[in-house]
Amino acid sequence: MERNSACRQIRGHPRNPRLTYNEREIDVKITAAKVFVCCPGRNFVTLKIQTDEGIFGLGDATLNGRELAVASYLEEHAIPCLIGRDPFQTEDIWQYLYRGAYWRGGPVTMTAIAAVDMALWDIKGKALNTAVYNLLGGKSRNGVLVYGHANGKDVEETIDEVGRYLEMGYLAVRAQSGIPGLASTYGVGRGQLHYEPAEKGLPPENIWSTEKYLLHVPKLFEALRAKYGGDVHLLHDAHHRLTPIEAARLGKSLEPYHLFWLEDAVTGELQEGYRIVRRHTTTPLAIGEVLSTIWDARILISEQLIDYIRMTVVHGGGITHLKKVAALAEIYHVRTGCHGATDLSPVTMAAALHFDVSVNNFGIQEYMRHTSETDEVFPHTYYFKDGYLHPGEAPGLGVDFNEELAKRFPYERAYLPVNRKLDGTMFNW
Ligand code: CS2
Ligand code: MG
Repeated sequence: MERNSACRQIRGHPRNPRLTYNEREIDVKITAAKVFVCCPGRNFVTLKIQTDEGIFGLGDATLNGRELAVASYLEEHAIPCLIGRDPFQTEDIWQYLYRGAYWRGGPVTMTAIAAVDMALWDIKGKALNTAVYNLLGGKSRNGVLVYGHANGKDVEETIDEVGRYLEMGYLAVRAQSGIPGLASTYGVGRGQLHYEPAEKGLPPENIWSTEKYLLHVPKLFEALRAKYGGDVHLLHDAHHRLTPIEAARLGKSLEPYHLFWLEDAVTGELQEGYRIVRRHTTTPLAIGEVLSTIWDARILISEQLIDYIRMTVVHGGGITHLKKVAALAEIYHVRTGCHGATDLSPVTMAAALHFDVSVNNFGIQEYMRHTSETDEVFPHTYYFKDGYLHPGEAPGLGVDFNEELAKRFPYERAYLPVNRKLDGTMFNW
């Protein structure tokens, strides 16, 4: 290699003209990128990055209730910086968008970076004609264990719903039920396989009582274990509503029912708060769906205050960043348990499965189904079989986006609920 070209490679924007595949030199350049906002059942923000090789990549940029903030971050700020770059430079582009923003982190920025990152990995896989998991270390398991969402207005209905999931072949089920004395609560939907808490119009207001909740939940799991025995994995989401000592009490009262995990018992802003929970209970703890960078989870992981990190590809800075979170977690016996709710699009689910099937310290993947309209707008190769999801073998992420069909589902502003205590105090939803 002449000296000059090597120097050129180091200075300016690195391109690697020497990258070849099947004797064919791969010298791809990003030529355009577009953001699509549609509402097939619920709002989704999708990024499509185009290249001069005709290969395109897809990324999910959906942040429930704040969708347009991310769409404009991409259109106005991130996309102009991508044109002309080499999509193979996933790490450099990630660092460019993260450090280059000066204002680092946070859900909007990290969701925008995540969408770009997913799309670049999709392009890489397609350009190299291989599934993305092969670029992440290959398969570490035959399938991705998932859990579904059973919920009901009361214990009896929830027991039936758990039964429905077991009949569908699930090996792990999250159980949420209505709380006696409370008109509504998190996780209790309308008997569907998908659950969408966001509502059109202004944020609905829920009323909350921690006392009623703490008295009720142990009864739910006592009844579930009595009905289904000890084998099925049971999970529960406290949805950020307890103080550390209340979470300690709940964790302790659930120990006889050996949950797979108790999720988001306390908000994660004060990571140290989990020291109190950890001191009092052996119930496994999971957190992370609202965390957006590795720094948001550093203490939780490095002090082994949790057992599962639930950061996702879409809100956790993409595959590039989540790989680093998983690597840190592996050191401290923490496993992954990625968020996978209905408001994370099939593009995220596809990307998550490539991540899940390849990392060693995988724990479980949340799998809340999408509506049939969503699945039509986002055709995908991943499939469910006997309790596991499988990413499929298509090059890239194995998901597509039907732009024509999406036009039939225009965006409709919607908000997640807010929560007030019985005395009217504003609280966590
Ligand atoms: C939840 C979500 O799936 C979960 O674990 O916490 O349903 C969450 O409430 C939504 O994704 C918020 O948009
Ligand atoms: Mg949750």
